[in-house]
Amino acid sequence: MAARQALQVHLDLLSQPCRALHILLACTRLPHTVRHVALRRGEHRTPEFTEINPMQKVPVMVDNGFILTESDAIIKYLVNKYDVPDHWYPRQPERRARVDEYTAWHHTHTRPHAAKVFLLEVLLPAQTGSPVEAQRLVGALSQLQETLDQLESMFLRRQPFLCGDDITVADLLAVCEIMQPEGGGRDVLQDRPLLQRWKSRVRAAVGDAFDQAHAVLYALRDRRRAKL
Ligand SMILES: N[C@@H](CCC(=O)N[C@@H](CS)C(=O)NCC(=O)O)C(=O)O
Repeated sequence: MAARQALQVHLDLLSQPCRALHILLACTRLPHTVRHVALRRGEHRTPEFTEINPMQKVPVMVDNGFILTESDAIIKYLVNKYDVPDHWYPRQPERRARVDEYTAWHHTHTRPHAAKVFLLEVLLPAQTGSPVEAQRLVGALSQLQETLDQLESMFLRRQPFLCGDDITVADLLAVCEIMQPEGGGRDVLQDRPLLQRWKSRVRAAVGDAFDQAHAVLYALRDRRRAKL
């Protein structure tokens, strides 16, 4: 029988922060075990999972009995604790502060705004059986466009990655959110060459891990397209 890894992560790859963590683990080759938690089947509400995370959300990490929730905290814990290339979360204070600057902003901008488009276009219609009111979607798209403008003008103004010349955990968190509307067939970077080039650089930097993490999202998109 294979030995159980000391590091376990509980993930559903339809979840954006779970994919960011998954890509980081693949790129850094940290030995770990993945426990799949299917949100659509309510597996995050079982007594067993609630024991691990009373907030009933993924991702969750368990490292030698140490339980941690919140993707931001998990990702930073892993790169702090283990010997991974410095570029992911640089030790130099100013460079690290740039990553923290983005990740703090991320949770009030990129994450809620991209997630809302997916919620309105995919999740709510799946639950109710009918599309949401068009005006709600227009509002969400406009908020997301504003956030994408800020990503371009503030974070990608003069540098190839969000926080400098090399890829960091900030790029992983961001790209996984920006990909989420693709689950509903919407490419939010369609008219944004600067962000498209950034996404290509992120894809190139992480290699196969990108498509592996997004396979479930692509499958959802393709199933929806096939129904049209
Ligand atoms: N701030 C948390 C957000 C976690 C979160 O909202 N996870 C979602 C999936 S993306 C979830 O588990 N939702 C289940 C639910 O709320 O019922 C993080 O970054 O880890």
